[in-house]
Amino acid sequence: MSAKSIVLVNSNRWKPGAPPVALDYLASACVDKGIEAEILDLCYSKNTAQDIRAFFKGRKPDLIGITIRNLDDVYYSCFLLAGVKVIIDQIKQASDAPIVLGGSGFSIAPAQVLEYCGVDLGIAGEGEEALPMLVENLGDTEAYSSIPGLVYRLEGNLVQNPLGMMDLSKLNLSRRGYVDHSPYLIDPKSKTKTGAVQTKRGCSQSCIYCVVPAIEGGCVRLRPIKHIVDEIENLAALGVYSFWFADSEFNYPEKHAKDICREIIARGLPEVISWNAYIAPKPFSKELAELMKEAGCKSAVNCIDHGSDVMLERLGKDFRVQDIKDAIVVAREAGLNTNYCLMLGGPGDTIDAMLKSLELLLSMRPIKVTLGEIPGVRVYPNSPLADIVKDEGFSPKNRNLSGTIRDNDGLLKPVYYLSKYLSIFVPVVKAWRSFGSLRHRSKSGGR
Ligand code: B12
Repeated sequence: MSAKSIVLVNSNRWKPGAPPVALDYLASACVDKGIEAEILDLCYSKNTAQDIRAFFKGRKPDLIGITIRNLDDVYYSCFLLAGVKVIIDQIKQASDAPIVLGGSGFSIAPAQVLEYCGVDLGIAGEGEEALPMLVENLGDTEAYSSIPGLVYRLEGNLVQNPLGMMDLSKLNLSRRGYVDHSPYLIDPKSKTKTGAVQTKRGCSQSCIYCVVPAIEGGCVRLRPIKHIVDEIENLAALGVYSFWFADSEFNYPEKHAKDICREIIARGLPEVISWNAYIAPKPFSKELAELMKEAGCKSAVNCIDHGSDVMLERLGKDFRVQDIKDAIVVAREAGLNTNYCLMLGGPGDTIDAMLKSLELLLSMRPIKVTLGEIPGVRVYPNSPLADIVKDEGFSPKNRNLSGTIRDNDGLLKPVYYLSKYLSIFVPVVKAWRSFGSLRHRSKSGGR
């Protein structure tokens, strides 16, 4: 009997492109189970319909897996899932193979994404165990109940299994090499390819706006240091010398981050690689900042969110303004290039609190400050912020809300919490969004 086969499709066309690290990990897991895996990356396709038709001509995979990374861009408020649906329809025209969806965007709202895209199968959360299981058991609905994170139809209803929680010490993802990184350059003028490496999965914190527990699970699972740094070496061997650590917070737990830096340094890698990471203000010791710098960290994005203790508490953060101040000093003294990211507009935010945030940052002389989500705080389904919105009333009458309020109870399309005390900024936000839609149409067109 010939081996089963899967085609993994990258549907994410947001520019600059993010290399689909998930597909490298999933292809590797499928191959380890004897399943043939091929990748169709549509990120830089100039005509997706044509490329999809050409790719599937003569190919008859058992399953097509489509990764959905972003529902929307949270910055300009573009609803990116609409473009993914176009791609799914094009794939359906080119192939009869069953389709399964997955990815961070999918895991935020699995049932709604399936309904919106007109697909019957999806895997929420990590896919390395579940996807090969699905390939092996396609059509056997009795076996479906034991596939982690699987979302499927049973007697007309959508059923969702609990998320997978693999033991990452037993999952070696370091091989890489399935995804072609050549279109993914650090900037269009550079020849340096860029990539991503994940060091852990899961988050046990309770930030009110966050979707990471839905994507990666609610407890932290660490990957072995050796696997992570082997992977960095393997990427470098493929010419990928620049990468992001694909963690929401690289410095949590701190010992893991330090050990990764030490191993990178011990292998002499900082001579050839450079990397970026998201970090939190805590835990962030002088030793870690120095190790990050020495290990080749080019830029750290510190998600400080706000400069008011009251707001930090409301946002569910486990750090306070003093931790932010300490982190700024530590980074500056270590010479670590850091960008401080704010998230303004959450419940009860006021102009006064906002000005205090800016004042704090300016007084501390940080290197760079950015706003994480311009239109306010994205309200995601199943988040504590969604519960707050439900209590306040999800209706156009709620002056704390902006975005798509009508016919969007499931929050699939972008909805933002922008405290009514900041309503003076609504016209600016609206203009920003219109600018974003234009930018999106010009940069992500070509379907
Ligand atoms: C690192 C990161 C970045 C880096 C990426 C760097 C790089 N070189 O890749 C940077 C800073 C550049 C970035 C940019 C953006 N990001 Co970002 N990013 C992340 C982060 C922290 C990790 C993503 C990642 O790579 N994870 C590692 C991989 C292995 O995990 P994964 O993709 O989820 O895949 C696993 C599963 O989902 C599943 N799976 C995935 N695909 C498939 C497919 C199938 C068929 C199956 C079965 C399973 C499956 O299996 C995989 C392995 O277990 C996530 C938050 C998070 N923790 O997920 C946000 C996140 C994905 N980003 C987000 C956003 C919005 C963006 C931007 C649009 C922001 C902006 N306006 O610029 C851009 C988009 C960039 C682009 N071109 O797409 C949002 C998306 C949410 C949404 N609203 O849709 C997230 C969830 C953060 C958030 N909370 O808001 N990002």
